[in-house]
Amino acid sequence: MAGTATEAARNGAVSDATADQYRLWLRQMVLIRRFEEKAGEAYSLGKIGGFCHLYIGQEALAVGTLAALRDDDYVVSAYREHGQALARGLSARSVMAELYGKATGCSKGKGGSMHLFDASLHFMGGHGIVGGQIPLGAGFAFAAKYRGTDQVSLTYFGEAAANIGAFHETLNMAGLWRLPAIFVIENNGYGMGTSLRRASAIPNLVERAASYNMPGVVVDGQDVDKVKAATDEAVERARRESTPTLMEIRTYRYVGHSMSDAAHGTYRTKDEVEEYRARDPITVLAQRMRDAGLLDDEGMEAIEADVRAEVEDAVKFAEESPDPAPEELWTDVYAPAAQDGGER
Ligand SMILES: Cc1ncc(C[n+]2csc(CCOP(=O)(O)OP(=O)(O)O)c2C)c(N)n1
Repeated sequence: MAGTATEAARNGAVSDATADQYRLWLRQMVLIRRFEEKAGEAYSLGKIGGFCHLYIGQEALAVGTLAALRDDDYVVSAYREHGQALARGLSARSVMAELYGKATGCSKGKGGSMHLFDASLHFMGGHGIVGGQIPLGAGFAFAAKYRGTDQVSLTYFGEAAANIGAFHETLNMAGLWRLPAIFVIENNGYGMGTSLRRASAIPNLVERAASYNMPGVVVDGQDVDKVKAATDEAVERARRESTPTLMEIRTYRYVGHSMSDAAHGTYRTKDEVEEYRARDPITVLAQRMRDAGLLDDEGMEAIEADVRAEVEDAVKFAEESPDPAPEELWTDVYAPAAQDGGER
């Protein structure tokens, strides 16, 4: 568990496997942070159109949860999904090109920021309708159970989405049918400019798990170790016992809701943002690694330089890529008809 990992790190007693995992997680989190900063910059320069919701501050959530999954498990998310896409293994090039609306993007430039997909990585979007992906997540879990595989499905959504009808209907079915599903509330405290306190009848959303006969866990989203450990347990329950879990992971976004929201918004104080920055997820892991003798200033600078080169390469790739051809408007709109004329 995370507490013991911290102690182990302090004592310098971190196994090689844990050390490798920490290095990977740190790089992934730094990549997400720098990628998002660059995306924000490109958006401000008018190079990215449409909507754009950044993940800055929430990195440990994506990295810790996805580290617990197998490659063939299903992942589905909302519109704040650049970080999850990167942590799932979509290349920075394919995500940046998608933000730029280019043909080389992961959705061929036709989805944009809110619709990142890669079926080969079982990354099933990127959805713009608040909570629209929650029933889809249950559907993937149902499909896995029906086919008799041991895949699990992990669905991300914000705390505001936990108030919509589809959340309740989906969790009821998942509880009733014992689906191998993990529902992850990314509780960053605000739905656009509305705080959770003003929008939910109960402050602890995890309590809703009780209504649907599934375990519920609250997790500290600033600590990647804790996120990974809690997700491991949820995955185990889903895979071995076909038991769904509701996870409420508490996190924070430092930036506005989207690029149209001023940096901190008017609905919260700068002090509040600073409070969370003091427990920044990247700093928390970096410090743990320093304590364990796994990281020094030079090591951190090497990661930063490596990531900077990857993000710059992604931007160059996106800028130099072609727009989708006009005839692409008609492709990928409907699934091809079944060859035998039968229903799919
Ligand atoms: C059905 C629907 N209603 C409203 C919106 C507008 N909208 C976009 S994001 C958002 C807030 C959602 O907040 P939350 O679910 O907490 O996720 P977060 O943005 O914090 O990640 C709203 C109301 C929408 N996209 N879809």
